[in-house]
Amino acid sequence: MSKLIKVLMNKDSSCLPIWFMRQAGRYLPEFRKIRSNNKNFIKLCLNAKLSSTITLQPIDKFDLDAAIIFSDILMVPYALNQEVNFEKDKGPILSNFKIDDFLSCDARSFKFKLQPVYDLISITKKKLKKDKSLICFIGAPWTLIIYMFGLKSKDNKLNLDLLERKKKEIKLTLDKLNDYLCLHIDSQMKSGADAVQIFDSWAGMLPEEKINDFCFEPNAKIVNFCKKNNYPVICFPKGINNNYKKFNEIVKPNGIGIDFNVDPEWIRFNLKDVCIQGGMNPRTLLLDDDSIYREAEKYIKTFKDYPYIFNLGHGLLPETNPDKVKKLINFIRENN
Ligand code: 1CP
Repeated sequence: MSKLIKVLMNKDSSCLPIWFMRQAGRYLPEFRKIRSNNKNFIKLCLNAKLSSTITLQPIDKFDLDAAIIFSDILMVPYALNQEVNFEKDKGPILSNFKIDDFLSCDARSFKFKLQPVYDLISITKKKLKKDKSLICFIGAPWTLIIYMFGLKSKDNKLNLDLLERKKKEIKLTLDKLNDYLCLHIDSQMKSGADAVQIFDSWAGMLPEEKINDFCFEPNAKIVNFCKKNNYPVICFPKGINNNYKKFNEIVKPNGIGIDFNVDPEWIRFNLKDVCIQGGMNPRTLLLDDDSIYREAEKYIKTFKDYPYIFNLGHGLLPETNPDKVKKLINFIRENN
């Protein structure tokens, strides 16, 4: 059994697996080289061979304990017939959401469009050593709704008026989206992934009175699906502060990723029966070595004798120097 699965499923605190969100891509020169010859991001994600190469780049370079597949949460709206474009320095741009187009989608064509992702997983699984894990992922329903309905302004504020105006459509979309996301998880796991991470990157935008309907409940439904199928599942509801406790009590995933705005001590004493992942601010990796080691030590010490996966509180930043990543990994392995 791989280290990651031991910690996640058996709550075995004797090992400390390491992987990083956004470890494949952006900051790696090896990735940039491939990317410069592949201008269309969606096409690159649909190239199973190249995506598999990118997935394995950080494993070959850093000997990490888990690989996360090179794909994107927005491959799901793409497979549901919404146009998705990635423009340089602008982030993703989606065509206007059309409820009729969405409702006319079916599971067969959804799976057909995402088949290259499933091929990428089976190719990668064969190449990965037995002691490593392969992580697949989805965007949580709320985070996908943000992109699909264009609910986020450029300064990352939630457009509450639009949310109110589109209430009925959003409710309908949430329910159907759940089925497609479960299907995507099922297909990824059956292709050879070992665990699934649910990215709720924009959970922290929700006002308190909406967090149950848009974050807790949709995540709980998907986690129940995973648990029924014995699929190890990690949730990352970023930015929800003290609601991490309630999230854990309601959603009950095998693992919870924490961000850098919550106090790890508080997390340790308030989140029960769950494996904790991450926390360290990715900006720390832009500082000098001693600051990096000090911060890493804080997390290692806090979660000593506790089921913990070393990771960050969000993805590696594009400006991160890969040498610093290597130094951080060496430090963790030497001090554990
Ligand atoms: O121009 C480029 O080279 C594309 C940059 C890029 C990359 C490398 C995007 C565009 N997506 C990805 C890959 C990706 N995205 C991975 C696999 C790589 C890995 O993790 O190692 C994963 C897991 C994601 C997940 C993802 N995509 C999230 C959730 C995680 C998070 O960072 O919060 C989100 C919100 C997205 C949307 C997205 N895709 C790309 C961008 C620039 C964004 C964010 C835009 C925004 O801030 O709204």
